[in-house]
Amino acid sequence: MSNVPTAAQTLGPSLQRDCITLSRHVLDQLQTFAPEAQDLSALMSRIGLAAKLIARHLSRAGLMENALGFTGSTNVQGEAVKQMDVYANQVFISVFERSGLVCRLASEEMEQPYYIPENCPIGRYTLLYDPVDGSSNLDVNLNVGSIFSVRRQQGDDLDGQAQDLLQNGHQQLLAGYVLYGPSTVLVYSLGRGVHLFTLDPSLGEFILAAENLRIPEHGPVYSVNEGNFWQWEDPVREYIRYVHRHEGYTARYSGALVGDFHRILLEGGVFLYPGTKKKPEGKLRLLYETAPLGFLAAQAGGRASTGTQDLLDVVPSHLHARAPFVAGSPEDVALVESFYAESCSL
Ligand code: P6P
Repeated sequence: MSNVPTAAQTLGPSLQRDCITLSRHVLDQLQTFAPEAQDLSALMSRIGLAAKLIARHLSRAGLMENALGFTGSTNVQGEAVKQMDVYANQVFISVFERSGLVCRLASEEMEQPYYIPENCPIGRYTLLYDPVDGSSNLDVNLNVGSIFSVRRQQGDDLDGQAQDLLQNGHQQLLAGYVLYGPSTVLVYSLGRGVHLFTLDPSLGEFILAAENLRIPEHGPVYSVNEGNFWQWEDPVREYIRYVHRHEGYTARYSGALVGDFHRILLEGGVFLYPGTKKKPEGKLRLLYETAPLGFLAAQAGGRASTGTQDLLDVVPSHLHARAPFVAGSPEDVALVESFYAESCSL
């Protein structure tokens, strides 16, 4: 054996680190080169490509015609659609065409599932995604995100309604998000811990930055839109009164779910988007917003709940079903739930 040091030994950990891309990390996680592992590795690589395309578009949006602002249409949610929503939605479709991986896509921006014919039925995966979450932040250059979840297609979906997607969050194969901030980070889990990648623009690659993230048992942050205070049911109001009266809590809320959740994931605390008296199901969509984030919270040692039920147990009634969302540190989620439980016992 030559005693000439290897490149890795010569260049040290930086070369090793720069070689741990998304696709390689998936194979490391699955510890096999079997076909399904190769498929998931390729799938994650394409999600990374989508993120890079969106990050590039965002970085230049202020300089391009028709990149910001509204399209004038409304989506299935009844929300005004922004130019970036349309662009990002198409990016995810385009990166999976001719991939043989994903047959169906379910997006916040599309009322019905989108089928990529050349990938069906060979592609047994379905991508569920919110292409740009936090669109209200776009025109003021604040952080936005993309949220994604992958499920295995079950059955042949002969009616084209993707009814097999209407299952609880435990059925997710992988889930994650991209946070477009001062740097672009991608956080994902295959069910074997939560891992964080940072986009290195000089390489055009997401490089592993942190593995096996753990949410602190408790954190000082509570993240909620207190402008809805008088719309909430009593348990939520009692929780807010509690944190107002007790030292050690601080409010942080950006109006963009991914950034608010990312803070909680790294620093602890709790994010809440509760239901209101008029809309008890809340605002956030289960299949492509809160179930993926709930999956990550659980994988990082945290919790996700509706306030009265574990979020990952919730079965959606339809593709764009919503659910109240409480997620973060175990102690803080339990504190919120205790006010719901107290209310039920009265
Ligand atoms: P509100 C953005 O529209 C979004 O879906 C999430 O990103 C965010 O957490 C929430 O809505 C903000 O809603 O009612 O507080 O403006």
